[in-house]
Amino acid sequence: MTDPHSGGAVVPPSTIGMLGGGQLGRYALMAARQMGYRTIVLDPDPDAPAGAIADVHLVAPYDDANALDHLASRCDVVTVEFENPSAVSLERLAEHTAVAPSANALAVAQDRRLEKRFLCEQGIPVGPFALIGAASDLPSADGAVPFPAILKTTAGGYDGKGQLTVCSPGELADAWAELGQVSCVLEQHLDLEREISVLLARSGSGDVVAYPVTENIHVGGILDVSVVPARVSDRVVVHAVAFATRVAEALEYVGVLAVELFVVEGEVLVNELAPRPHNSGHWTLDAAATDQFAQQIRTVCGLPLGSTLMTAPAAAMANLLGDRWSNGEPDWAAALVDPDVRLHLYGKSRASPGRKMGHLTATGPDVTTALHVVQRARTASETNARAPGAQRARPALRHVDADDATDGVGHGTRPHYDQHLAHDEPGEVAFGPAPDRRSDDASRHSADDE
Ligand code: AIR
Repeated sequence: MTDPHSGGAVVPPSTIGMLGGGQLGRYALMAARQMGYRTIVLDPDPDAPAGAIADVHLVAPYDDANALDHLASRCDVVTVEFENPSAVSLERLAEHTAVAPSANALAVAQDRRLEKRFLCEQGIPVGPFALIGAASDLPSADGAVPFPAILKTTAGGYDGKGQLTVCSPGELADAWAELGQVSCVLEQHLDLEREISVLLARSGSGDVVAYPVTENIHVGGILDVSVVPARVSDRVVVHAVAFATRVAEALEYVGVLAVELFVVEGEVLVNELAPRPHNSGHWTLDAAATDQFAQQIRTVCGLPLGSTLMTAPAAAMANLLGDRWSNGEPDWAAALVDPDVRLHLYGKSRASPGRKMGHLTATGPDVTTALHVVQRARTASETNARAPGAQRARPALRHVDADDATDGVGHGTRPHYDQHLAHDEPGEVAFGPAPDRRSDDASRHSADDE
């Protein structure tokens, strides 16, 4: 569907539905509420961050037929905040209400095989890769892709999970076995000059606006910091934006789209697509005329697109992963000493290693300064948290049993925030059998990307 709003724009106080209730959904629903929309989120986790923002939280699996039908009947438009919900769920919704982005766009972005095929069909450069669907594919794959290489599951990878580095044919066979002999993509381990992303918004009528290209630095497979504008040549910017625009147009995409790219020997290659707002676009909350979440609401509702201009010369964003909570709550007052720093916490009820709990943003006269300021702020919060005998006010902590630890961490003594919402709060509607929170968390951690 090119335009989910052929019947006209969805204007406030209509109701917007969101599949997925993590931090991306939380910010999108904040933007929606600010504009006067009513909101419903569907997420199986009763503690989902967006559940605290939405007017109604449907607590059910993403493929629960009753919950999907309820969402479709109450919402004027439904969107997604991550690519885990199946395209089939979106198709079901699209039978009764407007849906953006489309089930097809979601299907392409959630499967690395389809994604690679699509990019190649569009003539968009990607790094050397091979598809592995069966043991018989292994010999040809190791011939086509030089080692070292990275073996990635085609579906369900997330922040470096579902990925293994391999250096020889023997390691490739072992790695494929370790990943469960599921469908995989083998990619050459490239020597990257830069990792960058293009965040754009495309409307149902085909208008496209792009934000300034962002530069991303990963640590351990997880985004660590982003800076904008990216420190790349104008030529790289032009190619990156052109490739991302071609992707959006070929998919007849409606919504905010993030395209992750590599710069290798001065050339731009597309890495992967995210059919939603993106971690590398969080700086827009504090340094763009229209943030990526407000833009998402505008696109999916058929409203005119907002300005993507920066409101500061440069910005830097630093992620706050759950590891930083291992000694208690970090010292946010110390992080905020510099007036150009802003704190964002997502309201997650459990901290665990590698889990995105929040981020800091700094604006500045140039990228070097903004990066320095945001890193200094993050370090300040950490140093103070670990100071022996430091006495700071913090929320009540509780100790969880292994049984209670749903992230595969927190065994016995790891402190967790005790900020669980009452499950029978007004506005929360449970569908079907009670969600299995352990397996839900496991599936979230096999969600794609960032
Ligand atoms: N997300 C989506 N794709 C990748 C990421 N990181 C965001 C979404 C999703 C949330 O992360 O907002 O709902 C899941 O976070 P967690 O910490 O529960 O795994």
